[in-house]
Amino acid sequence: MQALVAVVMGSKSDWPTMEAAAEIMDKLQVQYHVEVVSAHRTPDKLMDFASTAADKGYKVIIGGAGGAAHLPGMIASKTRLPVLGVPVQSKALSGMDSLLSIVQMPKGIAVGTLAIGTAGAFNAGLLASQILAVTDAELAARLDSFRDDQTNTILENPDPREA
Ligand code: RP5
Repeated sequence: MQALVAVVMGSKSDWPTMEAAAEIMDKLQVQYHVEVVSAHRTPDKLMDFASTAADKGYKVIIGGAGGAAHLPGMIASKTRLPVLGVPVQSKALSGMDSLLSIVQMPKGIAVGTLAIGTAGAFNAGLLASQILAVTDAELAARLDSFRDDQTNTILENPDPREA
């Protein structure tokens, strides 16, 4: 099946964070591709990936990186596909470096920036699914069901002392 979302990350060490994006897309039955593409360690691969992504059939790209996290912005500079950036939590600065690197894109090239860490990765997978759902009614129904389940879980057990 054609993967519609490409999930790329700067290092294998980003996977424990980025797998949260895969988790929600698995649940929503969204096809995706995962791959390590580093802006500074594999710059030629990055340019090739970004410039051919649309022709390969991807509709959305999720890019996760930590530290001087230029991966999502560099990808966005070479494709018109929507790029969602996930700041991976770094050891030295707890991900503030990653967040600011991704969110502070200068005017003219857009990157949608999510929260630091696994919440951001999960929401990137969710947002990518929502973008695809604009033209996919069955996926839209699965998203509605996911939200209903989430709401009902809280409403049916509001006592904070119970698991
Ligand atoms: C970035 O450097 C990666 O996105 C990763 O978050 C960070 C550290 O990479 P490793 O040294 O663990 O490979 O490029």
